[in-house]
Amino acid sequence: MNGALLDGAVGWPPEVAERYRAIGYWRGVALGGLLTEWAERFGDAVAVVDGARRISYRELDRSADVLAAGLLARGIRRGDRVIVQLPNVAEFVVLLFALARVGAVPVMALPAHRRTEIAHLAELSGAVGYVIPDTHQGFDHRELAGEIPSVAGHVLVVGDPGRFAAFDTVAGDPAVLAGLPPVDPGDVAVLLISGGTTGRPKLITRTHDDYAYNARASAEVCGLTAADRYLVSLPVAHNFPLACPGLLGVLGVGGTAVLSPAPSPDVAFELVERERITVTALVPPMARLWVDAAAWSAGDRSSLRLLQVGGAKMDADLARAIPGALGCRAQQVFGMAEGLLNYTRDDDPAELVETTQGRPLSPDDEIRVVDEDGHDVAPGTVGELLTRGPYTPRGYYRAEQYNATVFTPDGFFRTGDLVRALPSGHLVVEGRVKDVVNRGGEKVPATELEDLLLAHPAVAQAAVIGLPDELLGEQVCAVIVASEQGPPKLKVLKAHLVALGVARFKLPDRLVVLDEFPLTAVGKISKRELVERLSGD
Ligand code: OOB
Repeated sequence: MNGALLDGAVGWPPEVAERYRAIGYWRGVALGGLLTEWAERFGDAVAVVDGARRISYRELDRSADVLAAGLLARGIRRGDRVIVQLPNVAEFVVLLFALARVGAVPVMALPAHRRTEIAHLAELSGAVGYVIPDTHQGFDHRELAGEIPSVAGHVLVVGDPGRFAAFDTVAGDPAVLAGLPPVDPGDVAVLLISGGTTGRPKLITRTHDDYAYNARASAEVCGLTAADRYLVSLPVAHNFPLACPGLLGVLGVGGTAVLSPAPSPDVAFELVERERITVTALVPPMARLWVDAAAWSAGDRSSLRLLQVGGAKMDADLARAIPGALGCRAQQVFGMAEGLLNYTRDDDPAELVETTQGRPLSPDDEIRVVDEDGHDVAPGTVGELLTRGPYTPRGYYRAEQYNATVFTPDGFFRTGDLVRALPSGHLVVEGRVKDVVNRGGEKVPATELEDLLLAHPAVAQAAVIGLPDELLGEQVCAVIVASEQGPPKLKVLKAHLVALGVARFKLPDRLVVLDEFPLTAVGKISKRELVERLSGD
């Protein structure tokens, strides 16, 4: 049986779902129920540290109940979507479980998102609520909330609420929860944002069952135990620090999640020392900063045993430098919000840890590497990675047409990543076919940015490409043909994008103005030629 699924979500075929349950990947416990189990098992152990706040499993369980009852009293119902845009604070954790207990679904926005992204997420998800900090890094999220009328009914603010409701006044009697029908573990638990699609970002439906498996199996691969203290360095709403194994993985084993306001060494090193951090996850440019900073920064980092690096390709030199500089193992993680996770393993030879992006997490991750015609390539040859499995959904949320192109008829997800598979099953990422710039792990969908650039009167045509960058791996380059107004300056285009309310990480690093674009045989802009022409100058 494949319980009632959120309208607009795509389920696994019933016989496949049955198999995943029978094998034990899907255990039939929703995230809200998992916290109940953890509170029983780990009781007074510290679950979450946020600055001076230390929250035990029992307290977290209780707080989630009180908040869930408060959300219900405010009119948040099962199946409602709520945009969550919080930095790494304890309220995020309580809210995640409170929503899970109500059966409401968080839309995992990133702190860097601005009006363009939030308005899009609100429309696509049909969200009824929006949870924000008052201000974060100098930006007033309450002003942004005021510009999204569809969520106006339920804007909850962590901190000074202004004209909205204060998050910490949302409370109710947990007794009301007893009257709710149980949340279906096969239903959607969270909506994650895709970084890798054509056009505007898509939403990914992750069910309680699949997401719990994602976190549990990841924790196992990383050897997490109750003794582990995981530092949430990257923005917690991102899949990597949230569930790979991240926050959910460490809570599942009775360890402690320590929330860091930022991933940079100036902030994180102090926490590593004070909280005796054992594991964390970083994107490659940040891992590079950690390695460099370790050379001159005093402090005790001897508790660190594992540094996970993913989100973009880590070069072998950096992987090699990590153990010496930070005194811990490096692990490569090639993952995606759409599901599939690849990890290098504890017992992999150094060569594989340094030069591959890992192998699939689950024995039931099915992998194909195909050519442009969709045929399997010869072993060891580069092709597009296709996958399906117990934590890779069969479709994006409310995207029927797009799903028909990006999923094969038999349910494989076309990742858009070009890989080479080694005989050991390890994958080497060799590039991609999707139109996204990977700016040090932050994903910039090219067509989204092109449309925004075209809205400027001085831009007649636009192409967004990624160019090699020493620190970021890739930088965002806007190539344009100017209108008769004459070419704009990069500064002007950036100001235009900021005025439109675009996340800062999407702003072009570089502007190139051409008289005309190189075209492909069928007359499309040849991005490949643009990249070739502009790389290295
Ligand atoms: C992670 O998730 P997303 O959804 O932000 O981005 C996924 C895409 C992948 O399709 C691939 O293009 C790229 O990011 N990517 C990598 C990579 N890890 C991700 N490319 C090369 N090497 C790697 N190690 O980025 C994500 C999710 C969970 C865990 C880790 C990363």
